[in-house]
Amino acid sequence: MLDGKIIKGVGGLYEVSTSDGAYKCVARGILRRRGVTPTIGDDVTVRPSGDGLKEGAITAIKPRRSFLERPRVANIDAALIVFAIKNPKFNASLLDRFLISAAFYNVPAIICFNKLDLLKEREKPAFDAMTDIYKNAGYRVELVSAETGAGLAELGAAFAGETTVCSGPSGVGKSSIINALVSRYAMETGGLSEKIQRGKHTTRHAELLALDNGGFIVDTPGFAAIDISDAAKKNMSAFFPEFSPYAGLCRFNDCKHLNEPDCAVKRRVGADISPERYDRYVEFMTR
Ligand SMILES: Nc1nc2c(ncn2[C@@H]2O[C@H](COP(=O)(O)OP(=O)(O)O)[C@@H](O)[C@H]2O)c(=O)[nH]1
Ligand SMILES: [Mg+2]
Ligand SMILES: [Zn+2]
Repeated sequence: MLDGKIIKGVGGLYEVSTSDGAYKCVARGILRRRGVTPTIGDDVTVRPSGDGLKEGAITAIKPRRSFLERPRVANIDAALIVFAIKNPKFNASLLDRFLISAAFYNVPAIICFNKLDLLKEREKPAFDAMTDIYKNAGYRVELVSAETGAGLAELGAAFAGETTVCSGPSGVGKSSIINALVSRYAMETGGLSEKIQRGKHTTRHAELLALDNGGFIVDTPGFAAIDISDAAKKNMSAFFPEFSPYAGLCRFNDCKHLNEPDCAVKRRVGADISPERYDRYVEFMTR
């Protein structure tokens, strides 16, 4: 028996990364009969077929630590939420939606601003003020350029031994960052036209790509919009980490931090809670 991780799954055939290399596996009937569908990211037990062909059967799936629906990936440790500094224009409301969505699924988020090479000197103060809002709120913020390679080594080090899902709007450079971090990926997509590459990356079959440091990363197609579910709305203040020191200090236990009197969160707006972030909280809560 071998322990491994499913890195690819198409049409009932799974590729499992093990200490003995990649195995092509089918799922044992008992899993199917129990209604368990193996998914990428699953930690599994493989019974090798024994003929030396690196084929086998998945006989067990370990309990999942986390599970994302879109893309379907199990055992995600972190979400890398990529936005471009410009081109496409930065949209803070959309970033906040991605952050809320990651928190809703219990996945720690790392914010990554790409296209650092496009940032002009005179634009730097405003950009730094914006990133400070997120840093002060408690987020880890990484600045990179997939084009020049700036910041990529530090970014890669952040994922050592972890499984990270890379998300964000389309055109921000997610695939470019992954290309720079994963050499095999670059080989697979190199030489293809942008259009074909896009088609390839937006297939329904997400894939875990192995990083040199033992981590894995999953590319995703960009989302133009991301809806905040009603379930997330019920618990919205929990998804604004900068509110959490004050959320229990309001006069009302069920304070929504909107128009209630003696709201400890509202009292901090303009102090350690950014007015812009608070305004977007109100917008998400009241829309
Ligand atoms: N100037 C600049 N362009 C970049 C950078 N990273 C990616 N791009 C370009 O941005 C476009 C979108 O990149 P892509 O990786 O496909 O974005 P994705 O849709 O998020 O996967 C491509 O034309 C890239 O060449 C960067 O760091 N700087
Ligand atoms: Mg892409
Ligand atoms: Zn309150």
